[in-house]
Amino acid sequence: NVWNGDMVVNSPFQDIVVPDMTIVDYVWRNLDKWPSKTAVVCGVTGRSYTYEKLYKKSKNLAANLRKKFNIRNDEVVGIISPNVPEYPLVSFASLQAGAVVTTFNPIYTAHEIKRQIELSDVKIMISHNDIVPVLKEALKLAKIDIPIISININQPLPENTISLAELIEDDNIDCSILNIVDRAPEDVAFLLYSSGTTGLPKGVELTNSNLIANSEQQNTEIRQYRYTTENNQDVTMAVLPMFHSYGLSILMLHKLASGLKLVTLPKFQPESYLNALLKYRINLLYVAPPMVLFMGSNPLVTPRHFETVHKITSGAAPLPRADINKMLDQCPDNVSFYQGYGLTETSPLATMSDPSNKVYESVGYAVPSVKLRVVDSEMRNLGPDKTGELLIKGPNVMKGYRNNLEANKETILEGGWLRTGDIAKIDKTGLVYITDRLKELIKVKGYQVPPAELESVLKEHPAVHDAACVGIPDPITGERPKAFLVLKPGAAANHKEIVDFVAERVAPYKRIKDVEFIETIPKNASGKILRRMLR
Ligand code: AYL
Repeated sequence: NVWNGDMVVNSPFQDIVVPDMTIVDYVWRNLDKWPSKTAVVCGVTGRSYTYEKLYKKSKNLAANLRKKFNIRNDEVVGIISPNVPEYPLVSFASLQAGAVVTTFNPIYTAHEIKRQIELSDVKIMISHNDIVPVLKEALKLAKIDIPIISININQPLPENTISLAELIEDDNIDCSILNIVDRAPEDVAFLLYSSGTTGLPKGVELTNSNLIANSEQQNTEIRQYRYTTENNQDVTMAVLPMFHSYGLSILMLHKLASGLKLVTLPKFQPESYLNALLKYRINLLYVAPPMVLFMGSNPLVTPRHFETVHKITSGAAPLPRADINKMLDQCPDNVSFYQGYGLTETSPLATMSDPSNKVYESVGYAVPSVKLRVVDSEMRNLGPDKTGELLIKGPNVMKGYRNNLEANKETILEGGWLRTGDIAKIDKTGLVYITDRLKELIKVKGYQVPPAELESVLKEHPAVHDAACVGIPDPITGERPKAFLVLKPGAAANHKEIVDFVAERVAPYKRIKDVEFIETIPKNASGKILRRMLR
């Protein structure tokens, strides 16, 4: 029985023990078992690194970050790149140099990059070649002058940047400089951005222990990963972006710590995705809901594409049962389907389904060492099958939002319980169902679109007096943002002007297509927007 007397729900799995080390040491702890196996390969160019090469090259870079760029313990290194084989290389190097890594969405506009650079106090940026121009614009907007290392493998070096290719080839560098790196398991390793239950994106501090715990939590009785042996190596596609907790923790960290082969794709593109599935004989597929829809309905997809696949896992946003069924109709019977649920703030995996019961619409059970509660608006525990806000406790819950006492007080309750802002119910056996979202966050294709961010952009428009955004259902992306606007007296702005204004300032998935002009934005006495009314 997973429900205890106080109506706290336990994980049905045995607790984990979290190894007392840093996340880089954890990733490399089995290195001598599979040094010559491929760790990561680009699904487009075929450029690859064995485990041993990845280790050596990242160590060269780590020593250079210390020596040439004077990076100190706890300073922040920013990484902005689509998924390429060098993504784990530069991440591990930064950690090994003692730094905290903050990851940027590679399709951000200069305005969006600028805000995160300012908030994170970044000392150096490591940027994919193609993104250098936008990054330079962002640094100019922020009036900040910091070095840029270009991920320029087999490409010309952009002006005023430092060549990653040269820094990692520096095989004679004295790595003893790394002896002064001082990192403890409780120190922050990654600083990811999430808007949480309200407001603008905030820095989520994930410690070494948080991420090691979440890696261990992925290995349960229902979800045994086949560790690499001499004769076997499972292959995973890494198309979900590594800047986000899903791609970072579940793909990059857990899979490389387990000796798997990662096939990176810089973006989701139907033909290259399907080609890579066949060419690299992919075994484990990690997807977000729009990809499940694609796999079940696109005529390019045939049962042949699933021939080597044995597990498919979806997470990051609600997934309609009909979409799952359509995809499974395409798959051979030996493919098992899983759904994961969690938040950036939980490193991210918090619950995982069990394919043997075929309750695909559930997000499953609490992962090992995670406890759950469902509460009413007064934070009183509710029993089985009752709907309320879901709270999570466990070794994977973030340290907190960086420099944000107020948000931490609101989000992490006494005893370490994290408010998810999600509405859920849990049945007698411990199966969790996410039924709605209490928080204001909009999810487009699994990506976060914080309404507060769009509202602040809209209010910059000279004709706009007040603005509110909510998510409306969308059959392909899950949700899409819709704007409600109140214009200034006498001012005029048409639909197209507003749409273009937003499009210039935010990443494509945050763009607004639906605009409605209204008299006033409904708000409560304390000025909070009544989003439910707008929806
Ligand atoms: P963030 N079903 C419904 N909603 C979900 C699900 C799901 N399976 N997973 C995440 N969400 C929503 O920080 C929910 O509202 O995600 C949650 O509060 O960008 C919010 O997304 C968190 O948004 C995986 C794969 C977890 C991915 C993830 C989530 C990544 C972080 C487990 O296996």
